[in-house]
Amino acid sequence: MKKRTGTGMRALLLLSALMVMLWVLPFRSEAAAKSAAGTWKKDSGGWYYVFRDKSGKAKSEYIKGRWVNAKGYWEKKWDGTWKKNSRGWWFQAGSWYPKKKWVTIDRKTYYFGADGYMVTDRWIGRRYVNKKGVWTKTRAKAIVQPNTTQLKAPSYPAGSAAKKWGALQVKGTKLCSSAGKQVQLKGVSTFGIIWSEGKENINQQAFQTLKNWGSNAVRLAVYTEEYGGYCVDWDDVKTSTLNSTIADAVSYATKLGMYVIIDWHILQDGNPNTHIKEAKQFFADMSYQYGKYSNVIYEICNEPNGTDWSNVKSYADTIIPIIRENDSDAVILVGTPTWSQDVDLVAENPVKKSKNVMYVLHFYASTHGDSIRNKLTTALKNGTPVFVSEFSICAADGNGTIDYTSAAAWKKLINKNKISYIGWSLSNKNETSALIKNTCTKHKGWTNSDLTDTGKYLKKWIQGK
Ligand code: IDC
Repeated sequence: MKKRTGTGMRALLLLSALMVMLWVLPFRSEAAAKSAAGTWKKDSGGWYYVFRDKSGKAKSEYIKGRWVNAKGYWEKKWDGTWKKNSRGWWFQAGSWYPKKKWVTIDRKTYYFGADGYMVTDRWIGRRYVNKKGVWTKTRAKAIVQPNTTQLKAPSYPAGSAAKKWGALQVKGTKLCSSAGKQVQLKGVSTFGIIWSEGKENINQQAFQTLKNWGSNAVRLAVYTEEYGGYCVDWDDVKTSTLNSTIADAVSYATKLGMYVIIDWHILQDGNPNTHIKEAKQFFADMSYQYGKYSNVIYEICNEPNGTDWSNVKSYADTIIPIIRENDSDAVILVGTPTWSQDVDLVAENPVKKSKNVMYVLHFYASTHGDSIRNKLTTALKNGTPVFVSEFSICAADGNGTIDYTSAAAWKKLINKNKISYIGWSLSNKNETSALIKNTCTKHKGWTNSDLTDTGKYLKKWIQGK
């Protein structure tokens, strides 16, 4: 009996010694390691943690793997640790781990998704978590919260423009590949995507047909105000319908390795600031969704009119930073006053964040001759990068007669300077600028006999003839 008791006593003593060591050791090393952040202290309620700075006591957060509860005391049963596997990081506390939860760990706040993994580089409600998973307060305050999901970087088919050239950049007045070689985008603009004449020609094979001609870019005209545009009777249903048309179109272009311009097509609304509220949300949404797509280009205001450059610039200086928060390097196209003709006014007072920004010139060859061509030449001379995101060879109302002489002068000037050009428009509407004959009901695979004179001219130009 005695022996047995003796053994029991020894075991007990050993165990308590061990427990004391376990208790004290981590605190020792902790105290040394964390001395800058704070210290553990004890009162009748238990262990608590006091920060050295003005934060006071830790509460509802992890400090070095120990859970400090809402009352400010360590609750040992929730001790936890970071874990990692091939899918990512999570935080394990016994058999529990946080799901759909914000948790503050060593003074940084993380979000764990429904699957328990730490979320990175995403908006969670009004809070943004950065690439390391840390909630970044400044960012949440600074920009418009996107209502979209971020898509993963796509891959582009071998030999395609998007594959060869990658993320485009602007160097001086030139549009260049990621490797710094000057490139020329060329292609077609859709008609208004909100209207049937526009939407019906947005499909995979239609874009394939344009690519077969030699197009490496397509533009999506998202009217803002005309006849039920994006900002008219603005509501969630409309937004999601239009956003899904855009998403479809972007995916068709992406599959073909073509660049795609998302064009906020102001026109009747004149001053881009008219719908700046909607524009802010739109570009937050788009740039967040396509932030990792190197083939997406943002055109922030089609054709300002009845307003001056200072108003347009102020609009651009609001929208560009919103895009840049989500997409740090995409090319951004900024419209200019007088229906995007006054590119010569920019050099004196360019936008604030001008990295990878180009300014837009539009022409309709029958109406716009030497005086507008001179604006282009002046702009280039003054170092302004220009992108022709819309043109036709007829009159400015999209109708009337074609002026082949003026068209040839434009073509020469544009090709000489390797300026990117996009022709208006992929529709069979009964107007001169429509590329498809009014009698043609095909929505893809157009051949020369399906094309109008404008269509044939554009196709030849794109083909390099
Ligand atoms: C025109 C279309 C026409 C449509 C109209 C709506 O061709 O069918 O009814 O828009 O307002 C532009 C504009 C472009 C115009 C085009 C021709 O960017 O939206 O399209 N144009 O007027 N600038 C100069 C000409």
